[in-house]
Amino acid sequence: MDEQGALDPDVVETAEQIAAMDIRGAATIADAAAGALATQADRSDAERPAVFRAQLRAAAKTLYETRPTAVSLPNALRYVLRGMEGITVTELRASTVARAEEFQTELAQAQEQLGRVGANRLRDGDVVMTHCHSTDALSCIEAAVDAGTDIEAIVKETRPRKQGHITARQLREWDVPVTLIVDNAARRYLDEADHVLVGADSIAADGSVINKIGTSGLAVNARERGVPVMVAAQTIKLHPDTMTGHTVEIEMRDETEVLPVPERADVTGEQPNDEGFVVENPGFDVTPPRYVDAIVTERGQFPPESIVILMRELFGETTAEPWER
Ligand code: RUB
Repeated sequence: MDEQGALDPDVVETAEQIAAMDIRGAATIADAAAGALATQADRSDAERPAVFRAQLRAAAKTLYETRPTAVSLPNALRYVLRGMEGITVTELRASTVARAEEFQTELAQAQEQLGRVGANRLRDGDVVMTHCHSTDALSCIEAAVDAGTDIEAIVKETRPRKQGHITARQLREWDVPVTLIVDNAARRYLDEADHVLVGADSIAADGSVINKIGTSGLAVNARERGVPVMVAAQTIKLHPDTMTGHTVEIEMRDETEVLPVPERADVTGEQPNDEGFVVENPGFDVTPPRYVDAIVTERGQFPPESIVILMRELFGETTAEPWER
């Protein structure tokens, strides 16, 4: 590997963990990516500033290429690289590490703050239906529970990776009564829910919410049943490229997550791809703004159609990726 490409093994490992979903969820991915850039900066053996900068850009690119849908990842990388300032390697190192730590601190604070905003929407005795596992969404329930509000949860299992099980366990740690259901049971149980509460991987300029596959169907059913849909998303989830007409890439994951190899062999007598049927495994879907009642951020709650105002204020029109230079 050439000097400029000298990636710290921790960066490579973090990238592998994000790709394999050992590190997952948009906020957690952003936190890990910022931490990996700090490690790269801290341990870099570069003697020249240009080499140091090239190493940091290479690290950011490696992390960026892991998963395409959660914009918190490029937003985190961009934030840290923009803070890389100084003339000497020592200055560059210090500013990059400090910037990454600042990012991580602000991420945690934003989640707490949005939790307090979201908790204001929850009343004593409310039943909340969740989808997937979102730390932003859970922060709203945690803040409500901390304020003494009695909340119950109906937790969708969320095929194929069953992140709903993580949600269920977390809620039980907070003594929230939990009913775990399979995804297909969601419409039936909406009659018992007062809110649908989900997170987001990206929010587009028109207020569309990109989140775990199944969110859009849940939101449409909730609208039909008159259950309000609340999206908990820190502003790191706002997708600046969508202001200039770009769309959000939906990750297509491996078919073995849907039909593991031995199971498929049982059904068909064949290994995947050896015979007729196609398995598709999109990780995310797009919920149009008309099915969303509120986007809850650390800056307050917004109707989805007005989120672009906050997006412009926070990101301007600049969406260039520093690691492409
Ligand atoms: C996770 C997912 C979560 C969002 C928000 O998908 O869709 O709802 O990332 O999570 P995956 P958070 O499991 O494929 O990463 O609020 O923790 O950022």
